[in-house]
Amino acid sequence: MRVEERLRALSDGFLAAAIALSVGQFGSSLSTRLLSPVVAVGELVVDLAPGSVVRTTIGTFGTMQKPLLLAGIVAVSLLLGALLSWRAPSRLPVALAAFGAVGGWAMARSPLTSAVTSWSLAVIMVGTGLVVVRRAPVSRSDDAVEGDTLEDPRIKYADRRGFLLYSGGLSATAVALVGAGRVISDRSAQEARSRFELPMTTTSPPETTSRPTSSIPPSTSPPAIPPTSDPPTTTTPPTTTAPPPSLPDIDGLDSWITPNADFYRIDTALTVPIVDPVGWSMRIEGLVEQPISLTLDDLLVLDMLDATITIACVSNTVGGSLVGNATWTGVLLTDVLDLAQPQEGAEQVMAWSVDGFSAGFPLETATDGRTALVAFGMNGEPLPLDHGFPVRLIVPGLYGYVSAVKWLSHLELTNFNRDGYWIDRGWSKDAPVKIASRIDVPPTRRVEAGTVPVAGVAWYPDIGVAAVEVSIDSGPWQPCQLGEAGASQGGRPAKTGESWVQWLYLWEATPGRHRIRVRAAGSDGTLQPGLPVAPAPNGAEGYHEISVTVA
Ligand SMILES: Nc1nc2c(c(=O)[nH]1)N[C@H]1C(S)=C(S)[C@@H](COP(=O)(O)O)O[C@H]1N2
Ligand SMILES: [Mo]
Repeated sequence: MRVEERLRALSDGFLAAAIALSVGQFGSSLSTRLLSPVVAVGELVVDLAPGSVVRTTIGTFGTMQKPLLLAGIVAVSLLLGALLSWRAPSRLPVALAAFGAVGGWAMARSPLTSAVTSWSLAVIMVGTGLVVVRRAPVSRSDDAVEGDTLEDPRIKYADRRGFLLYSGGLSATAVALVGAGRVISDRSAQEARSRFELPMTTTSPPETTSRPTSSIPPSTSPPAIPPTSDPPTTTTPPTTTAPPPSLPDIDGLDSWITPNADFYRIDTALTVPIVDPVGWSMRIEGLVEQPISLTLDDLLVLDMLDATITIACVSNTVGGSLVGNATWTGVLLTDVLDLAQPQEGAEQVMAWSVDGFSAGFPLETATDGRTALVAFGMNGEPLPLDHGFPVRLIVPGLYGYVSAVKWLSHLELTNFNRDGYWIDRGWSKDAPVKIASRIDVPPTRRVEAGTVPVAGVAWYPDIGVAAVEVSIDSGPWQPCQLGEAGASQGGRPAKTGESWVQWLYLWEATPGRHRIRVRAAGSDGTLQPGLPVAPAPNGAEGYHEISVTVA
């Protein structure tokens, strides 16, 4: 075969793969019961990968891994198409069919899809790919000579112009299909979300309180240490702080409530599951007297409440940002479970998402008085799509991977033998959120000498932070002022300690280079440990420390 033929065979394979993929991409946008073939294969890859690999790539999700994985799958598909066609053009149909089989299987096996529709889409993808190859422009161009052919002596390639038009047109079609699919799926996602209106709780809606959004409350705020709690019985009991001065907003301090758009996102979903709230219902099954299925309307007749709760990811490093504080609207998990009447032997709540993710935690955690929620609102809106629309779990005091299931599909009461998604991938079965504190201010590492606000957040859900201390250059630990802790409202008495607190230390900064460290004490007497510990398998430990140069 001449070089030119080879190149054209290569291009045929590439184009066939591109068209098949883009048809799949477009087709999948037409139904929420379909999944993009690329995403489906990505999920297959993640499922087949060893736990350790998933943990260090998808697991820590620097957020770039998912797009990289998907881009990799597209690149490999196109390259394989091109290479196979180059090596053996006559076998391109077989290769396409094999591709289709893998894609079809990957799409059909997802819990989100219907198998019949998935396989139909796969057949259409392969079919279009084949048409592309068969219809590649041929012409009896004048310079065509005997033997100037692929396997089939009747096929002669078109001239260069025809070829360029053909391949250019197909590439443009592929891009257009992907773009159109994108527009359609974005629109249907937004439509689904607009079909649920967040009802108001009986009390004031979140964020209409007088709480300043980015400053330590002035001296009129309640005492920093919750009055109901015992003072910490640590080796260095926090001393009472000076009366907090009225302060302007502190530049660079995270607002007490994390806005939805800034809230960290962690999940295994390569594409956000789109759930129609109208058709949605959750089953409660397993070790219960009365298995039931609840729609959103069924949930809404229960006592609703707003609760400000901090959730954190176990992968968060010391000083990291995989933690956020939101006012969640929902109903108590215990109220929901009561409807199904857990049996004597029920020890664990296993929660499942529509895309097959699972997490399990002790039933006792759901019933011990903390504000464990079946949540449908976040900061006064329906849950954002990324954060679990229409319904998710929020359990104060447990890391997200064992509790905070988004896109909830069902609950199952079990004994402790069942394990959630991350447990056999190397993370601990028991996963209480560890006490932690973070320095956010000063945001820059160069400041002027004088009084410099040092501030940040500290969390210990659901127990609560009683005190925060700062140490400059390994000097003595100095007490900080604390902002308010959250309190839930509506449906049940206020409970504090489930949200993080902001803290502030006014530092008399002298010229030179200084190290600042922070630590927190819990209202149960727990002192934040200073020895560094990595996030795996049950959460990072250690003091957050920054260096600042004072001019
Ligand atoms: N369906 C589903 N829910 C999930 C996860 C997931 O992968 N899939 N990840 C969990 C983890 S590890 C965390 S830390 C929290 C993060 O919630 P957020 O993305 O709303 O911040 O969601 C939890 N819920
Ligand atoms: Mo997480």
